[in-house]
Amino acid sequence: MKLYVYEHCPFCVRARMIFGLRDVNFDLDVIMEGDVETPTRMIGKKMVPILQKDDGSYMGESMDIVHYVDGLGDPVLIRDADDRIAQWQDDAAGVIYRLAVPRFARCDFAELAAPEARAYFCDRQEKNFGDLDALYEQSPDLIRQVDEHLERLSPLLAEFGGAPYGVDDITLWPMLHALSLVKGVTFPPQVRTYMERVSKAAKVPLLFGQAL
Ligand SMILES: N[C@@H](CCC(=O)N[C@@H](CS)C(=O)NCC(=O)O)C(=O)O
Repeated sequence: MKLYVYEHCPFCVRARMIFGLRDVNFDLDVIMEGDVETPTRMIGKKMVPILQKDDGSYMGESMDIVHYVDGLGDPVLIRDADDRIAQWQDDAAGVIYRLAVPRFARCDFAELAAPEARAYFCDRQEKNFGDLDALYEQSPDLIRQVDEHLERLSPLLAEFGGAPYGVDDITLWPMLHALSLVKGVTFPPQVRTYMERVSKAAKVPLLFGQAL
């Protein structure tokens, strides 16, 4: 199987995670940000992640890919979903993406390696977020807000520290993965331990190395 992604994309991280958690071999390929033709030929629109199955057919939508891969053997996503985790994600998503997106635009991701691809990404994001440099300047205030959210997340994570994985991990962890690109965030020990533990199990590296 082959998984097509943008390296920065949290939806793509979801799909990458299930391969790691299940220990299923797959090829990872990156589609350039400005490439409309390739994903459109595969699934009829410019959207990633895309899974190419062994029979050559294509599947889009991150959670469809997650459930498909998890169903290839005994499922590993067996912990029940917790409404409090879903609520936390709803509460924190806005501030997390306002911190992450201007950094995605500046960092080293394969899909942004060509100047026109980076320009395409910035244009696409500025439609939703406005000027990305101005947004980056708001970081100190946004970091204060995200630190408060992380303090609230910490006791929730403590409750299922050693438990099996669940769909909550697939939606939550990519948000923390994006946040690992933000310098100056205070990750409570419980949160940092969770980030590292899932990174290792899912075989998706965190982004602390290029945080800014
Ligand atoms: N519902 C989709 C959302 C995926 C998504 O929004 N992917 C973004 C990248 S983060 C995308 O491909 N956007 C369209 C574009 O690049 O123009 C899923 O869960 O897979």
